[in-house]
Amino acid sequence: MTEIKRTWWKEAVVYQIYWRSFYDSDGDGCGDLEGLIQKLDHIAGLGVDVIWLNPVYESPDLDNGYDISDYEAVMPKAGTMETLDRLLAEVHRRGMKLIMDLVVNHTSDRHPWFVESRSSRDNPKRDWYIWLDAKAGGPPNNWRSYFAPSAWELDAATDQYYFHSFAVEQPDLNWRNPEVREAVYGMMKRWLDRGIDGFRLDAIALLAKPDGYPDAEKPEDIRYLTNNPGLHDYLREMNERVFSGYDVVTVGEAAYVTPEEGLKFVGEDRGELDMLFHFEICDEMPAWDMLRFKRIQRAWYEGLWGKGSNSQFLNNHDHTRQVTRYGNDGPYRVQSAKLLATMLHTLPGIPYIYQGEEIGMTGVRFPSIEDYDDIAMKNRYAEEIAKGRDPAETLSGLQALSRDNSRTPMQWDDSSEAGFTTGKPWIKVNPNYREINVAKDLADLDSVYAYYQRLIALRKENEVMVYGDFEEWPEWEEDARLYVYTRKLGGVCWLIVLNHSDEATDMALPARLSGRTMRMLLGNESNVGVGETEGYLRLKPHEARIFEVK
Ligand code: TEU
Repeated sequence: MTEIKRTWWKEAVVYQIYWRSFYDSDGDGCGDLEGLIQKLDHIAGLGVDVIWLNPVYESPDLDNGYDISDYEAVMPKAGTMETLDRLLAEVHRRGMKLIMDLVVNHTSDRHPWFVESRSSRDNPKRDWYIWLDAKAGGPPNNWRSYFAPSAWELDAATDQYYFHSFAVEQPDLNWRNPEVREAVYGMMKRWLDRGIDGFRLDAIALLAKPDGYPDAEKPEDIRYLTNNPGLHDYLREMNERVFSGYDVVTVGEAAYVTPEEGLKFVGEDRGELDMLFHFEICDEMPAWDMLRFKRIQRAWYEGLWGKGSNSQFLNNHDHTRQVTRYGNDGPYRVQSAKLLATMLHTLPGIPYIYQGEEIGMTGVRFPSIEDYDDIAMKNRYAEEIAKGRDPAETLSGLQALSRDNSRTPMQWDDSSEAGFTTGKPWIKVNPNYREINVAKDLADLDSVYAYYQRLIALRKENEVMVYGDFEEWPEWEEDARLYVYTRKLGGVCWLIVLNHSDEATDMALPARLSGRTMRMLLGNESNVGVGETEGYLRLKPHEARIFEVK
């Protein structure tokens, strides 16, 4: 058995808070930090250990805080630095930790650094960003950005283009410049000295840009923005200069990485980051595909297990709610939400809960583009309409994967606006809030929330869920409905059986189980058909079971 390095964050369950949609304490229609403080017991009641807080820094808020204009101030709609300090104290008082979402690939175009940089070609901060002359009368190359048709924006005042991996209003910092790196490291240390417990590092795979900015063969395939030479030099320096001096956790958001590339970020011998947050599922698997999901899980287990830490999640503030996208948000919504939770919390890796997932909140379909807020979706909609596409078809095509699916307000109860605000919410509440809300779940011992509590408690009591080796049972590797695997640590063996389908399914127990006992530890169906004694399991639609096998 591999020598395991035990750490607090490997044993953690992380709860992600999109604070602007969590709870509004002052009736302005936007969630805030005071509201979050008032609702902390809801989170602590799950038994989670770490809170990931989406960006709260001063920002014009064009990309909901991912366009930072002051790294060391709190945006007024969220609260003040005093509120943030109080939140941190209240989180720690409950035995939890807080990691902050930090965006250092780019700033807002209204950050003073960029205001100075764009003011003149010989401004001392010109080289804090990426400026190039036009080529053939147009942008320096043919690259797209995540949120715009070109990754370059002409600044007429100085007649040069600046680079932006995301929106025009999010210019990329020039990480080649040691002054930029020094400024970022100093800011990071001041946050860590304030007592936060780490960072979720946004778009961290984009820091390095290729020499010469050559044209892309396929501009639409924006992988050229990520994982360029030099990236890991920056991450090693960042760890040496900042993180290595603190007992904190760092999470690298890295798109378009293979397990081999992912290991470079989080290999325990690399001295870079601690935990990977990749998107081979959420970015590249549009709908549920069990066989593809199994292949991805196998590849990442083989690539990282025992060498570096991975995250397990199926939704976040950028991706549609998992029970809608990857489960069943119709007649089997509750069972499906519990099955997906069982899967994420028993697969190898640190499980993340995105706010609302713990009550089985679903995606949404708003009738008009005006109801949507997501800059990525609205920019893409405008691009398509400008090409003459039909508005209704364009909207319909963008709704399923709109980031707003997961950004509708937290559904606290069945009062107006789901108890999220006494004002007009910044984005509409999902109309199903009367059926799906926290109050209803708290009144039901068989609710999704209650199931998450039991699942997390199981993890706290059994380190096999954290450190146990993973192995799929070969009989079901190619089964598109059943997912059957074990986790083993020392003499402990757990068998996890998931029927990810709308049909009841019988699962014959393999001969190697005969003579062994199977004790059910947790399941999402009560009084299930026993079956074990007859050598098979009769699984209901979306049924999940965890057994201890002796
Ligand atoms: O997202 C980065 C991003 O878009 C990609 O890494 C990835 O492909 C994935 O789909 C996003 O989840 C981060 C933030 O999560 C996002 O909300 C911001 O809009 C973006 O960076 C720009 O800061």
